[in-house]
Amino acid sequence: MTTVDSGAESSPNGPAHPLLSPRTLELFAQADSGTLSDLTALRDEISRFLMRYRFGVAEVETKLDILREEFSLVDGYNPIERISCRVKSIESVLEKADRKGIDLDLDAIREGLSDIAGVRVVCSFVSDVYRIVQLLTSQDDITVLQVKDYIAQPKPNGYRSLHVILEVPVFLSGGAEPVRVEVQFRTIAMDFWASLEHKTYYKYETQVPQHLIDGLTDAAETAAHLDATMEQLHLKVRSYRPPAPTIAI
Ligand code: 0O2
Repeated sequence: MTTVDSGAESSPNGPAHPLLSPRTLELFAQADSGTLSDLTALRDEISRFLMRYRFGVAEVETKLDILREEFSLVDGYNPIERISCRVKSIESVLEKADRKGIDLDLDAIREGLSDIAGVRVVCSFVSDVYRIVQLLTSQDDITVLQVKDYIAQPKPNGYRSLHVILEVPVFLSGGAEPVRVEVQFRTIAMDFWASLEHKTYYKYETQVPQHLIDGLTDAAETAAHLDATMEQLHLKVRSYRPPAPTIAI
């Protein structure tokens, strides 16, 4: 039996711990030293596994930041509204791997899951989406593994976005390692729609009432129409040249 210092003061209800539940503490207390060192090794392996994805996300984010800043300085126009990044938690990685029938082995998971690292790029207009995709994916160190263009071919529910799965090298002490990152590109209107649709499914789980499904599908069309109209207006505004001032002689 191993004793584990809970690291926190005892309360009248038993020892409190800022991170570990009483059940986990109980399991630790029953574990022998071999089990504990196995658990420590597993924790370190998982940390290293997720660390590569964090670095991969940081590499892609830096590339996008550079493009954004260059556009702002040179063009006086910023095609990227916002960038958000996330690395799935290990619980969510294991749950998805299990759901997809992938062996619960880190090499198999690395091979089988492409969205452990995710970056979302929200652009002002559809043309900006394609421009940024082109500029990012044509960089020498980027390898494109898959493109799903749900803007050209929306999903039946109306979902629009352009998904690219790419590999970016991450330079570690042992050399470069390719890391897979899923990058989702969409407009502000598409993002607004996707977030409401996501919330709706989260709230109703699979039991979304038909009138809400229909409403969302209609709203996706309205959002696409808004994107097209806003882009036309934007092009007109950008191509407008104020008349040269007349000089009275
Ligand atoms: P999360 O929490 O956003 O990561 P996959 O399940 O990824 O192996 P799939 O479904 O063929 O395979 O991939 P796809 O079509 O490229 O979609 C992947 C991600 O796109 C989803 O990730 C969502 O983020 C987003 N997405 C796709 N379809 C829809 C949709 O209809 N509505 C909304 N709101 N988002 C969508 P996850 O893993 O589902 O979730």
